[in-house]
Amino acid sequence: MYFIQVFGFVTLLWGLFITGINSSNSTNIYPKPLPIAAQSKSIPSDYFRFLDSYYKFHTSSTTWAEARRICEAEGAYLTIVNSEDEAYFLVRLFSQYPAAVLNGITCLNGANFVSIGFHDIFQEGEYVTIDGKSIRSSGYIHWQPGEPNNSAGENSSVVENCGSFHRNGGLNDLSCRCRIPFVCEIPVNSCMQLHKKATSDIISQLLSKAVLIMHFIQTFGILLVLCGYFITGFANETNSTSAIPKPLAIAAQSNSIPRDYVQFQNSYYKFHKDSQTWAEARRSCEAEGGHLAIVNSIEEEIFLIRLTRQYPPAVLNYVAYVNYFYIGFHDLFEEGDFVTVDGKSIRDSGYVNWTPGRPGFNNPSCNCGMFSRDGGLIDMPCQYRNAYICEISSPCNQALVQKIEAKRVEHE
Ligand SMILES: [Ca+2]
Ligand SMILES: [Ca+2]
Ligand SMILES: [Ca+2]
Ligand SMILES: [Ca+2]
Repeated sequence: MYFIQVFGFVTLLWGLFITGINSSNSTNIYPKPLPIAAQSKSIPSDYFRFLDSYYKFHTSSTTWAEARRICEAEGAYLTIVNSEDEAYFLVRLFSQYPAAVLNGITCLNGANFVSIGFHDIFQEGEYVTIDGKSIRSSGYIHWQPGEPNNSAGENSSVVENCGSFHRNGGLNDLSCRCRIPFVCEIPVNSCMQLHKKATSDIISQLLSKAVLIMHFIQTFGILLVLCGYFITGFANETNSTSAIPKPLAIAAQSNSIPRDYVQFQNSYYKFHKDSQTWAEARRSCEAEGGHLAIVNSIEEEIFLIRLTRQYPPAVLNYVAYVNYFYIGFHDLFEEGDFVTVDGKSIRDSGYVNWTPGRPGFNNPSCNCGMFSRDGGLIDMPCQYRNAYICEISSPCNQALVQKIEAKRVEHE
């Protein structure tokens, strides 16, 4: 009985949803949503609850990068659509905001879109959510017809790398310079468990690994030439600080952690000697169930210095920089706005120790984050192939949860 009830309800929802997508004047078929007042005192009062999240529709248009910052300042993130139900709710929410109440839109047809939390800024055509995971694991991928097209029009040279959501419920890529409204989301439990695990993930991960290996083999010859300068340029710089003891490589205990990861506090780490571009390294960490390492404390910095000591320049072949390793931060969204790979400002990571002269160094192409062998952060070009460090952290990091809660209280 229960199954029939649920199934009937889902079918009804889905039917409405499909009708919405295929219909051009669909807004009138949706009942108005009931704005449920936020119950928790830590949630800003203009957020509305639906299932496991709170949402705020911002009618003042901004660029995607600005929208990301504004959501973050509210203790939220740019909405990630995780289900048909959530998309249906967003369609209803959007229907309350006709074009006439939206301000400052700069792009053609912009009144039909809101910015949400996905993009392909790291690598063209590789869509990831704002927290740095493949959009395939989000639970909802329904593109608008003809999208994504990475193009603002036949005669336009403008590329489209920022994620948006149409009034009808479909996803679209838009220019990151478009100023449109946006929707912020705060999950109820603030534990950032945003993603559904699907069995197809495993297959796609295996496929992406195979592609990476092929790609590596193809480009190997070019690398030798490109990186020759850097190998000779940096190989002699190393000056081992033997005062720092070797780390204790504690074998991973949990079944879900790959064996070659070593534990420190609440995270597991792997130093990858295989050199990759920053975007490839990011994907490779994700395929192992982790992310490019995010340094959250001095203690973690010291641990990482110890870890990298186990990989002296002599064992790093064909990398551009033997003393710097890709980790999880960048300013690819907007020049000078450094964010961690999980989509939050680096200021909130708990550790912002730049190496001397950084960030910037008068070079706007230094957009990807590296960790120095001697400790500290450095921004470097993204396209060189380097060693990198992956981290698998607890999905419910208590320190992070407390930080988010503190920010919400501050916002009130
Ligand atoms: Ca969501
Ligand atoms: Ca694109
Ligand atoms: Ca598009
Ligand atoms: Ca960390």
